[in-house]
Amino acid sequence: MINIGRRKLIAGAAATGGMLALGGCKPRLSNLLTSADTHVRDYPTVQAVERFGKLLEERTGGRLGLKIYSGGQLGNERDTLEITTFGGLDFNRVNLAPLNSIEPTTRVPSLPFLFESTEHMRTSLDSEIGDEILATLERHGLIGLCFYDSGARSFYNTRGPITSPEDMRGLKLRVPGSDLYVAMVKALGADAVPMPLDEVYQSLSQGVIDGAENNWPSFDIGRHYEVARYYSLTRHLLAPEAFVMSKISWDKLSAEDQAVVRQSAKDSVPYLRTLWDAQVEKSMKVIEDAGVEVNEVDPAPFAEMMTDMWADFIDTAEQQDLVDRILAMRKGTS
Ligand code: GTR
Repeated sequence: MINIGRRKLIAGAAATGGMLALGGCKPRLSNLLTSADTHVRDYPTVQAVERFGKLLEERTGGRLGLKIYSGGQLGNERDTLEITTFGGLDFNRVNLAPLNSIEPTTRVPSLPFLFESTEHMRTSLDSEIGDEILATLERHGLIGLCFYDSGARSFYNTRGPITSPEDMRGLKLRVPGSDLYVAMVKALGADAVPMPLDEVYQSLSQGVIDGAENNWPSFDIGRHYEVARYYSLTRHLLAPEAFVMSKISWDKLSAEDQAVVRQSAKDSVPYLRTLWDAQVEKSMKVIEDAGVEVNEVDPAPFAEMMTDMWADFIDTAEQQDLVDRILAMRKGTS
């Protein structure tokens, strides 16, 4: 549920952009469009969307611009996604997890140990496979514009280093609200606790959870490392993020502006990747300098236990075809 303060903010956001402008009988967008992100202003995904906004402004001669509500100020990803679907927000940058229950094809790139490397993830999603997955969002009121990198997710916790799945038994681990993530953690014998990202720091501090899993930048920027002093590099997920537009807003754009939106989103991807790679380096240093115990992990036993659950989440021919094509693009580099 979104609280009253947030509702007011959303109403304000809608009034300045994203809603119908007066005049004429055909609804049209006002020129200041809105977007949400759970991350803070200087996080790579927010910076990439900001770049997208600049391109949009330049390429429409200032007819369209963008205001980003960063730092989760409009609510968690599940809530803001719903708002986007209803047209209260024009754009949103989210992890794939909140889309997993909405659209089955988004479970494909969220499968643990599917991608063997960042390069494999990038080439798969840069191909028509990525476009096909993005296109499936339209049936849910969203226009999938592009994927952004999200690095590798690994487990961190307050108890001790994880070197094998046995070390995970009984640990209470936070996951994003997605059945796939819950199953993934359960497959390793740990207890999964679905919870929004902004509750993780406090829950770790209060011992409500023992740990969580995420990439270097989120572990760093959320300051979770201050409490969870063990980061074990399982790299079980290379799932990307998605940048989406509300279909309601999309339908109000001319075909020409729709093309500009699509192209500008695609053009923000290389920028994101450069920022992302630099941020990972920076976050690794922060975490290592803070004295967090970081350990390498043999992924094989984790992969064995976590890939068994693929079958529970891949139950349509469309999903299976995507999985097969992504697997066919492996080079055997892992
Ligand atoms: C981050 C991702 C966020 C959010 C978060 C989470 O890596 O960038 O969009 O999904 O993970 O774990 O909730």
